[in-house]
Amino acid sequence: MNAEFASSSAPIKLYRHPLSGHCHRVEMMLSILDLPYELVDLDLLQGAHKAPAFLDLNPFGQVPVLDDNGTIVSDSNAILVYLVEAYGKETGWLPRAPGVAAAVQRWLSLTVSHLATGPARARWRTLTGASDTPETETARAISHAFLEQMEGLISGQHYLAGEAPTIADVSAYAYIAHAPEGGVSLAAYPKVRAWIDRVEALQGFVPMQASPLPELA
Ligand SMILES: N[C@@H](CCC(=O)N[C@@H](CS)C(=O)NCC(=O)O)C(=O)O
Repeated sequence: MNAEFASSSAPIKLYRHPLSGHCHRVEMMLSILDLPYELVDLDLLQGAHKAPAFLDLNPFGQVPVLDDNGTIVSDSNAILVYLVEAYGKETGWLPRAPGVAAAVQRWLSLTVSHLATGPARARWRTLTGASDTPETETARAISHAFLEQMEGLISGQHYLAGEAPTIADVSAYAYIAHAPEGGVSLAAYPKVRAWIDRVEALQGFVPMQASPLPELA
């Protein structure tokens, strides 16, 4: 158990959905920091995230939400910052040097722009039966444009913000690694695949539940 956490009373609760990459990034951070945590699965299809009790935790009605013994934090990237500030300040997962700190923020921004509208959307629409639609094709095109850029951006470095892993890698991993579940092949992106391998080799890495690959026309 993480020494700083040892004085706390209960495991950290993570309200989540097992197929959500946003939730996976939080679980991975909890695991990497070796914190005791409890997963609370919400049935999104039944609207559990819109129930009044959950809206009290996050008025936007979205997972993930973290409950750290009464400290409630929502938004996946905000939760990553919270966890490192609270329990891993000296670890390097949230670097302070200006250039690297800016690179981390840039990648966090990419997770809410290109990644959300590209591979995350393509995968979710595919998993929910909307694979063969123009919107899903648009999301796949955004994904490939992004992955092409990513090949160049990470060329010659091990992790997204440089030579050491940061919360940027934790945040970006799931929707990139699971892009094929949305009909977005990673075959043309060897540097991206090598980065995925490096993230999966990190101590404390936990996988996200895989979904079947779609049969595309
Ligand atoms: N900005 C939020 C986005 C989270 C998000 O989109 N969560 C999805 C699941 S992957 C959700 O709860 N969707 C239900 C909804 O928006 O009603 C974060 O990073 O936590």
